[in-house]
Amino acid sequence: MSDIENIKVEQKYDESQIQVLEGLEAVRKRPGMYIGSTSERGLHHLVYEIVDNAIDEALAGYCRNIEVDLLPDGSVQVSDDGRGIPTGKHATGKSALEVVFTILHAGGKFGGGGYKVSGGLHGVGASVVNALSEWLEVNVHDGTHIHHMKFERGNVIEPITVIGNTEKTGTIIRFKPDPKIFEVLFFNYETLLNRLREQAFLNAGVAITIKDKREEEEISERLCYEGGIRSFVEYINRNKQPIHEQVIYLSGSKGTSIAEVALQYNDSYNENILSFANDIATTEGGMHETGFKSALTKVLNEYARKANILKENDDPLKGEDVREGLVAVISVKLEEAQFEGQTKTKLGNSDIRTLVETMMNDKLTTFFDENPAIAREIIDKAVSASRAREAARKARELARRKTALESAALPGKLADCHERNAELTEIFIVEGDSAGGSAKQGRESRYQAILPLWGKMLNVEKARYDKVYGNDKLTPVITALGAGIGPDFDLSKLRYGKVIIMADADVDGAHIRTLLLTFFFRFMRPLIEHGHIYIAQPPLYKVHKGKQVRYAFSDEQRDDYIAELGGNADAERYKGLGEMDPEQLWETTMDPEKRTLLRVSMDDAVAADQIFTLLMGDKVEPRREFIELNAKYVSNLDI
Ligand code: TTJ
Repeated sequence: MSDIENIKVEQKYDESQIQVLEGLEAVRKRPGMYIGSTSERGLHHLVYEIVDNAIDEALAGYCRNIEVDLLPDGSVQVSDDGRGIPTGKHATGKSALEVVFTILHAGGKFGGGGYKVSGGLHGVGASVVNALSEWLEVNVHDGTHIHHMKFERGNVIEPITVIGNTEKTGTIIRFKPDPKIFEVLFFNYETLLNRLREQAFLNAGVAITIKDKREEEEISERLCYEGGIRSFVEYINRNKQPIHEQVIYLSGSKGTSIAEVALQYNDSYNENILSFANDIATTEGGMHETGFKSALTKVLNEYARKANILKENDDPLKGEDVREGLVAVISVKLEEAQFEGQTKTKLGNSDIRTLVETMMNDKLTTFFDENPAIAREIIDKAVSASRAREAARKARELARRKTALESAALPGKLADCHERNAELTEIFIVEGDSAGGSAKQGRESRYQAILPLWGKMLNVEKARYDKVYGNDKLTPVITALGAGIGPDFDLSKLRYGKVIIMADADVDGAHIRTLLLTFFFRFMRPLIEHGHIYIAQPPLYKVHKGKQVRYAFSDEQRDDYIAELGGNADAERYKGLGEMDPEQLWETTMDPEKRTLLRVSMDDAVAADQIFTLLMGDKVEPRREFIELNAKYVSNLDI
């Protein structure tokens, strides 16, 4: 692949190459077929059609200046300093000049030598303009003579004649659109200016001057951009804040096709990609845009990984992320461009996709390697776009789930209490169905609710809000408490004044306590801050002698009770809550008159969170250590 900063398409071009295809009658009968419409749009199209011919000459490397003059009689003059349209005899016996203006589809651009690089919407050529003009005059300067011709509605009224001598070369065409054809005859200066500016950007170094001579005071503008599409990007960004100074310019070619890309990011959140094929705006996009977008995403992701800006576990940047704030101009030139889509402004040639993609992969990567500071700026922007996208997605999801949860029915396994005043109520969250059953039977149902937990516990450590919502173990807790989670947590909606975690006094029980505490700490922190979370204290031993029963909550207490009841008192260890009958559970753990509840403080929750991080985190070694020491952990948490 080679750089094509100076494009010069070599071609042999003389009378012999002009092909004769069709006459002009059809054009006047159905103008819309050839120029799209007879409205203002079609009218302006006449100018573009003529200017395109001059641009072709410029692209061939023979013309530097093009001038468009709007004249008081409603005519337009287009002139260039190219070689001049050939005036010699054509195979038909007519002059080549006459053929260009009287035969449809005549013109070197439709022959085999070279391809039509520029082109109007339909690429129909000068003969169509001639057919739709009340009159058209042409003067060709060939360096020696000035050749003149004049037409009316496509018909020759002044045959080719030499009207003088000249040292210059160039073509001057003046035409007046036919009022019998067009609904509108007034040329809009701004419309022409914008289109000509676009053409000037697309054809670096070509000077296009537009002059409005219709009013006493002449208005004019000279459009010439040595930077080509780089200048185009600068122009689009002129009132924006670019995040890197230098416009990135890349180009490549394969066979007769060439591709150029210019891009610069600004600090906005919009993307603005303009694409062109043979200087025709491809507003519906197509293969060149597809290739550009996929390569941009690929190159930025690869660089971001390589530079360790994106870490191993980070999601790749998406297309929309890497295009936030992007201004880009894509310009391709190719033979036999296929225009598809609703408005025939979508490029269909798939080879061009490969060309743009390969060129970008190769040269943008090199550019980033050579300009790491710019790469960094761009990737940082894409990363923050990605974060913003993710945050927005979460917020939407959260809003959606929140409404779903708030209106959701209470969990089926919840045994609710009758009292509705939250200051007077408590909920016991119980691990396991058998303990849940005992608790349901033993409770004071007026103000005590029981929620048994089931299912697989979520790894809260790694969970995001959206995941927590979907978890079958935690969702009932959220719904039963009724106050939501995360940023949407609303303490005033809490359905129970005391939230009591009731789990076995063993390692498994400690685990579930830790999980729930971490969950509350992470997702319902105000519950902890306002002292709503409690841990129930079921006894470890039942000490009995005959009908006398004591419940011991520690080994020490057990020994004390044995001593108190005398000699042969029995002590049995509870393996779990499920072993207690409802009366025992009520008496020892649930009855406000007799039970001990530990109110969870913020410190406990922080400790739980840290312990949890160890338990559920990725680091294996600390976890192993923790498991080895977990007896200590259990006692820590229980005291
Ligand atoms: C053709 O090959 C011999 C040298 O001149 C080539 C040519 O056609 N040059 C050319 C055409 N220069 N400018 C034109 C042109 C300019 C305008 C404004 C309008 C039209 C129809 C052609």
